[in-house]
Amino acid sequence: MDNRLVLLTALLVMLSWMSVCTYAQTVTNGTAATNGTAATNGTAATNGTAATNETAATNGTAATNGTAATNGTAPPITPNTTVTELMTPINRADCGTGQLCAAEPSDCNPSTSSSCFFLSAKQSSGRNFDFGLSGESDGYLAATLSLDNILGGNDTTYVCANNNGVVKFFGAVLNNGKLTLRELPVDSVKGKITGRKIQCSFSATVPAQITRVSQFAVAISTGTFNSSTDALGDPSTQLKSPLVNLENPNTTVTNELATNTSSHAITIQQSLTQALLFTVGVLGLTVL
Ligand SMILES: *[C@@H]1O[C@H](CO)[C@@H](O)[C@H](O)[C@H]1NC(C)=O
Ligand SMILES: *[C@@H]1O[C@H](CO)[C@@H](O)[C@H](O)[C@H]1NC(C)=O
Ligand SMILES: *[C@@H]1O[C@H](CO)[C@@H](O)[C@H](O)[C@H]1NC(C)=O
Ligand SMILES: *[C@@H]1O[C@H](CO)[C@@H](O)[C@H](O)[C@H]1NC(C)=O
Ligand SMILES: *[C@@H]1O[C@H](CO)[C@@H](O)[C@H](O)[C@H]1NC(C)=O
Ligand SMILES: *[C@@H]1O[C@H](CO)[C@@H](O)[C@H](O)[C@H]1NC(C)=O
Ligand SMILES: *[C@@H]1O[C@H](CO)[C@@H](O)[C@H](O)[C@H]1NC(C)=O
Ligand SMILES: *[C@@H]1O[C@H](CO)[C@@H](O)[C@H](O)[C@H]1NC(C)=O
Ligand SMILES: *[C@@H]1O[C@H](CO)[C@@H](O)[C@H](O)[C@H]1NC(C)=O
Ligand SMILES: *[C@@H]1O[C@H](CO)[C@@H](O)[C@H](O)[C@H]1NC(C)=O
Ligand SMILES: CC(=O)N[C@H]1CO[C@H](CO)[C@@H](O)[C@@H]1O
Ligand SMILES: CC(=O)N[C@H]1CO[C@H](CO)[C@@H](O)[C@@H]1O
Repeated sequence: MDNRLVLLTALLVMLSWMSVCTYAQTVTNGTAATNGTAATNGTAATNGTAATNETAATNGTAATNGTAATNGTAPPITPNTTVTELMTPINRADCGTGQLCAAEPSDCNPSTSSSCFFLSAKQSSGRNFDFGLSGESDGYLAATLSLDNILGGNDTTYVCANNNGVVKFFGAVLNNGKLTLRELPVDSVKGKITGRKIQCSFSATVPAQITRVSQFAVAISTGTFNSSTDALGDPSTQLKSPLVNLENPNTTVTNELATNTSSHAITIQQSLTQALLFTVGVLGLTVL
């Protein structure tokens, strides 16, 4: 009996030591956690054999192979801002299924509407995305990606300007309400100007996130453009979203600047919170 207890204790100690080991491995490598194979193979521990064979547990081959599966590191795009003609108008055909869309008014179709600010994003691989941008401006139309939900602080900005009836593309950063030209990993730029309407599409490697998820606040803005000096006027924001996951086309992107709709959303959220608090309170009383 005593021997059994000792054996059991020893086994338990070994098991917890093992789980600490695998845990540390999983955490430091990170990638194993996304695959889950390491965890499912951990069931071997219940068999008892794994405990006596530490090599199997500490091997970590599953973790190293996990990196290949969850790589997500497609090579960054080599900058090429040559603009070719946009043949297919920017439209909202794949919105919600194949691409994430942001628009003001929220459901406007840039291919038919004469007053519509529109941005679409579609992940091609890793941090590489295909973007579509449409809107009305006499100067330029721009899309900004903000990592921190606050516009500014050198936020990546893609600018499509009306350069005497043809699109000219600029990479820029937005800081303190001003745009500064900056080379960005962008290629495959296509553009078309129709009256005041500017439409452009491009592929870009978006800035790296600290987390693995591509969370950005997106913004669409307009400004003046001096075609003889390439000077970009200060941007005027037409749409600004909260932080959204660019990788998920299903995300419904709201415009925080459209005050009537966003205040409505806040009201709903508040009443939901109140209802929840009330329920919790009632439950608490019931328990008492
Ligand atoms: C458990 O051990 C038995 C015999 O040692 C072996 O046949 C079986 O495959 C093991 N099961 C797992 C899940 O490792
Ligand atoms: C440990 O497991 C490995 C691979 O499963 C096996 O080759 C080896 O013989 C085992 N060692 C012991 C001591 O059981
Ligand atoms: C553990 O790793 C060693 C060397 O890296 C390898 O030879 C062995 O096959 C691995 N064992 C298992 C079970 O993957
Ligand atoms: C692990 O990766 C190596 C090299 O990339 C590959 O040869 C091997 O087949 C992979 N094993 C598994 C189980 O995926
Ligand atoms: C990781 O998980 C995916 C999907 O579950 C699977 O296809 C892939 O083979 C796994 N990779 C490894 C190394 O087990
Ligand atoms: C993983 O990244 C390496 C280089 O970082 C690259 O060579 C390899 O092709 C990538 N694998 C996948 C599946 O993306
Ligand atoms: C923006 O970039 C410039 C030049 O790289 C740098 O000097 C400045 O500190 C940056 N500002 C912020 C807020 O990151
Ligand atoms: C840049 O892009 C244009 C249009 O897509 C293409 O014709 C040209 O070959 C590219 N230049 C380089 C150096 O790749
Ligand atoms: C463009 O810039 C030049 C030089 O600063 C200036 O002379 C010209 O008036 C500007 N054009 C417009 C349309 O603002
Ligand atoms: C996205 O929408 C499609 C179609 O409506 C649905 O099948 C899918 O489950 C949704 N995905 C997420 C992550 O909500
Ligand atoms: C990734 C990995 O090591 N998978 C192994 C999990 O355990 C089963 C059964 O022992 C193996 O067949 C898998 O290769
Ligand atoms: C702690 C640990 O397991 N680190 C491994 C993470 O994966 C790389 C390969 O992608 C290994 O080289 C490390 O040893």
